Amino acid sequence: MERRFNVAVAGATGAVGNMMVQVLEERNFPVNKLKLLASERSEGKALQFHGKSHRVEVLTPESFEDVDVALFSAGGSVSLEFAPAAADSGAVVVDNSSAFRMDPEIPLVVPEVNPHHIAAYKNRGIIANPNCSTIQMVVALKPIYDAAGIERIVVSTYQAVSGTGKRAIQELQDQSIAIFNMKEIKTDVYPYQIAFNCLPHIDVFLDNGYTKEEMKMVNETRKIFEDNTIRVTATTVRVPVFYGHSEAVNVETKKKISVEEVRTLLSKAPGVVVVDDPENIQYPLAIESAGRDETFVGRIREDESIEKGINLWVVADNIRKGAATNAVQIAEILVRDYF
Ligand code: NAP
Ligand code: 3JM
Repeated sequence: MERRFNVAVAGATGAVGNMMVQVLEERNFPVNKLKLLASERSEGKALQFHGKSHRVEVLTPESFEDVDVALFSAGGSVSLEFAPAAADSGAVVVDNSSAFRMDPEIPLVVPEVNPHHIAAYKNRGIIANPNCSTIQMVVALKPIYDAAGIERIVVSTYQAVSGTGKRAIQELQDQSIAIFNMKEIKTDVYPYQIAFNCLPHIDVFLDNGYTKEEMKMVNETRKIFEDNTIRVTATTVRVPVFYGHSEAVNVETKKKISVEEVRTLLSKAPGVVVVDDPENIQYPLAIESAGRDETFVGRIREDESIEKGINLWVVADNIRKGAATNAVQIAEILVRDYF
């Protein structure tokens, strides 16, 4: 009989956690017992899994006795506090927060790019899931990296509000309705109105003038490719889109690579769908990525301003491939190859 595993989802009532439960069900992850964990605010709530109602419990350090795999998406401070306790109880943690991503002992994994790094879960019992914007970019760049090497990446993002969580989804909805009804607009989650606006500000500002989200893209990309020589610069922007992050990616390669070669490589790459037919007005769209697990790539062009440059438009569902699906894919490899 197939082995089944006890799985915990910490942050199960959130935008990402909820999707983790859905993705575990969709992909038929071999779950024995499912444990749903959140804060006291969610006590008494229940979620459906394979047609059965599962009650949400309050997360405590004792929640992980008996748990084989713990998927965390309850924020960095919750991960810092509870993930080591979960690992000490014998669970392997797949953590969605930024808390452990740059720890040299902790693997940072995108299954299409560096699945072999999962083996290092043995160091601390924790595997980190990268930031949503990093995940979709490295999925699209992996074939180019392997074929031509990468010298430098210049990326600008157009990120959906769902990346901030369930309260931000509500805020965009409420502000949009208020505008159409000529009512006063309330801002709570974001510092400024997000409806019909763009905010060049994701996560906190750092001393170098970049945001933490921008530096996540720089540092995580280098760690995933195991290549600190890649130069990366990012501008991350919140846009009034519900689901699906879009990115304009400019990549300077080490060797010359043609647009045709890039298109051929990407059309064979795991997890990638090329949507690139300007004649028929076909290119990736955030609203079409929503609900899908693939990374969509289009607008593939030569950067005519430099010798060896390519421009891409890269789109994925930030809650699925950017978070929940990537975490469940990691867990699938973990239990298949290491348990
Ligand atoms: P969200 O919709 O606001 O949900 C937050 C979840 O965390 C809820 O289930 C909440 O429970 C729970 N939680 C908060 N504080 C807690 C506490 N003290 N103890 C136990 N549970 C607590 O946020 P989200 O969008 O799902 O994101 C959650 C986290 O996932 C983020 O903070 C981030 O670290 C990570 N994330 C990662 C990516 C990625 O790119 N990989 C993308 C998005 C998010 P209640 O409902 O009870 O409040
Ligand atoms: C995406 O610690 C927190 O409050 C969570 C902040 C957060 C993160 C993060 O830094 O873990 C919100 C949304 C992320 C992320 O994926 O990096």
